[in-house]
Amino acid sequence: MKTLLVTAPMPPGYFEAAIRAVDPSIDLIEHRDDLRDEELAGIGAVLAWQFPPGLAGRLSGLRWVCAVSAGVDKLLVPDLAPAVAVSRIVDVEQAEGIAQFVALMALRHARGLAVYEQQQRDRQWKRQPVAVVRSRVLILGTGAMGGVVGEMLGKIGFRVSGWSRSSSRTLHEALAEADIVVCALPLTDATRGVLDAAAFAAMPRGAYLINIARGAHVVEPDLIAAVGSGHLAGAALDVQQREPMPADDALWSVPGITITPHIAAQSSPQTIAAQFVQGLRCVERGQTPPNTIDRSRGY
Ligand code: OXD
Repeated sequence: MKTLLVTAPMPPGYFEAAIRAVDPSIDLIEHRDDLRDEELAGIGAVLAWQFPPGLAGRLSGLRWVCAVSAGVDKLLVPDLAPAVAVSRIVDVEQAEGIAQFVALMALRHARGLAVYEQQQRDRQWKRQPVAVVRSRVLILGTGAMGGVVGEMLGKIGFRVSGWSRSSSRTLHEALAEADIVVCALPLTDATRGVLDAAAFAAMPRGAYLINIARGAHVVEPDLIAAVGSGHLAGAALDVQQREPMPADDALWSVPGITITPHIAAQSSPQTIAAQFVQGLRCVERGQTPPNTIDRSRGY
């Protein structure tokens, strides 16, 4: 079965070498805009980060899409045939890397590091009351990623709880009891824009948001307003609505908001290659590959 690599903005060579190291016989084709319909019709599998517009509908022989990522939202495009299986990478090391990033941002906020960074710029040696790190952290999303993040934060000393759509509390009830909110939700129609003005108003004054999921979970103008008014203390956003975030984006210059360019953690090409090859073998045998998502739910 032929596999199309659609990995931009990451170079396909990065994955190609890792896949060939696992199984040199796999037939790989790098995506190019000028691939003809006959070439595309022979493709049975795709390894991708996102579909360029119009490509999915031209892959008439497609059986399986494997994301190079934990999230699959960029692959669930309307022209992807309903029978095509979609799976994602589930990587404990990546989840631990993300948990480290969340811990870093949560501790930075809870221990008031920004105040001391400013004091250093001002050459001011001044002790502030020392906070005890028992802040209440609410993790939105209790899947593989949210679970690892919660475990690490619990070990550090935070009081951790989780929320998902099957929780007995409403989202706003849960937000009302959180000093730090971590977004680890999948991006679906139900979760797009879930962190909006009403959600921020439900959070206690001085609360802090950490987003390691997708920029589209957050209504960014509402966040800017909530931080600007002083209701929220700030946010750490590793993901944004527009990636790469353009130089004129309003988020860059909001005091209290920390921007990082989707670097919380990445799976290695070796991990992706191993999971891809295992999945491809399942598809070839007519079996469901591991970590296949429920397309009706979107995760
Ligand atoms: C993601 C990833 O889904 O980096 O963002 O895996």
